[in-house]
Amino acid sequence: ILEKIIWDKEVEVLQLKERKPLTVLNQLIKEAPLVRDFVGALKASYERTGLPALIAEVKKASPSKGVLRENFDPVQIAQAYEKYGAACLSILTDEKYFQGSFENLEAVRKAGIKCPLLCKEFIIDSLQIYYARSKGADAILLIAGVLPDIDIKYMTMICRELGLAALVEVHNEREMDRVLGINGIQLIGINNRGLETFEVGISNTKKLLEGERGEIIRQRGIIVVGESGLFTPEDISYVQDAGVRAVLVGESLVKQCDPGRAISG
Ligand code: IGP
Repeated sequence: ILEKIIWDKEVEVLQLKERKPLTVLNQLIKEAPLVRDFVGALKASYERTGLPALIAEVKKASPSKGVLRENFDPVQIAQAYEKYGAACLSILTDEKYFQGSFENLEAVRKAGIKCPLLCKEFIIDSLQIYYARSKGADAILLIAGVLPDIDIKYMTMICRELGLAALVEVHNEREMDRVLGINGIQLIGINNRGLETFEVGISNTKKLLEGERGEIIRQRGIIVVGESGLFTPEDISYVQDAGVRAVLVGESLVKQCDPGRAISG
């Protein structure tokens, strides 16, 4: 499936290059709203509450679970998340597999939501980063499982230039070690769901933060985000004990009739 997604992205990127070359995107970025501090918002929330900061995900569907929510209004869901204390929001922009869109990202940004926004996209080309910025993103996702080190380095550099935060996602020890070998990474996401198999296990977070790896992460002040498969308060304390300072939650929130209220529970 991941291979299929990436293949579709290659086509999307070619279309983007035609429709919105870099010169056009740079102009749009000049007119775009200012970038907000994604990492700062996570830190502030963690310090205020002593609990992992919440990145609440605006997610209509997923390839593994299908449609998660029928009456799906991205702006309404984002407002509910913000009202109930999410530190940041994640907006899926992939259309084919997650039924998201860049229009959703832009709409949430224009609705005056103060939470910084993560553009949840499969990024394989730096042009997509400029595009995300032009649509109002404050942070982007870089998936170590699909990007070679050199791309991660180059793309995090572009993020720094644009003022965006980069959440670098890993799934196993090998990817974690690769990412720890790159300088200047501030945010690492541990995905508990394998993008190949869809198997979820939150013990993955613990495994990747044990021993020397956890030590390096603490020394460098890297914020670790626990991603996917988190449903209960027990799940949250489990990953917090493992060393996580923020969590990314989609399914268990969007499935509630009041996705915001689910946060306070
Ligand atoms: C949210 P969940 O199980 O709470 O809905 O997971 C988020 O972690 C998941 O959507 C995700 C994702 C990704 C989606 C994590 N990494 C990469 C698309 C691409």
